[in-house]
Amino acid sequence: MAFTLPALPYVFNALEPHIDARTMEIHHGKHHNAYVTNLNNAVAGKPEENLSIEEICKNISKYPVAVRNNGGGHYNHSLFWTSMAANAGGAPTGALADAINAAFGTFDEFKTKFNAAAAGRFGSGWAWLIKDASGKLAITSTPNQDNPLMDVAEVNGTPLLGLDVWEHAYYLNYQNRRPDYCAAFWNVVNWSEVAKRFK
Ligand code: MN3
Repeated sequence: MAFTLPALPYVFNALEPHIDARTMEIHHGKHHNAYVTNLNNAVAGKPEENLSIEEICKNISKYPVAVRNNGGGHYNHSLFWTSMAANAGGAPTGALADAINAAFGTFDEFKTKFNAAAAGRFGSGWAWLIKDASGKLAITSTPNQDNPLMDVAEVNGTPLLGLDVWEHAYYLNYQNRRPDYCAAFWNVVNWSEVAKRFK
């Protein structure tokens, strides 16, 4: 198989009470696993089965919609799991903190704008902190399983942090309260991992 489901870097209940164990178990084991299976089926026997998921995303307009949806799903969730950790949260430090302050004013203003992007994404999708081609940080959001690497995205850049706002990411614990889920996310953001991506 060209693509494999990455193991979660923590146990299912590691992010409680902010993200519950049952949601993590279904989200990783069922949803992400299905994206990987369907992506493998979509690329089987084609040259793209030998490409990285990042390379596929960057040229996504060349591929069938099944590759866009499931390849995006695989990339996005792989980044999402590693964007979070137990005993995390807090605030970024060093060069990443400086870049956030330069782009958004303060860390609190950054969080407000990111939460607005996450809450304002109609239907299913993602909110992102990205680094653009000039090295500047920006906030964007994408529908469905699209991401800012994709050549079809409205705003392109390298994802540093992504928040899944599909209902499957929060409905068991938060029902329709997406803003509460978005607020809780800040308690589990793995800023040291985000800082590595920023470098
Ligand atoms: Mn999801």
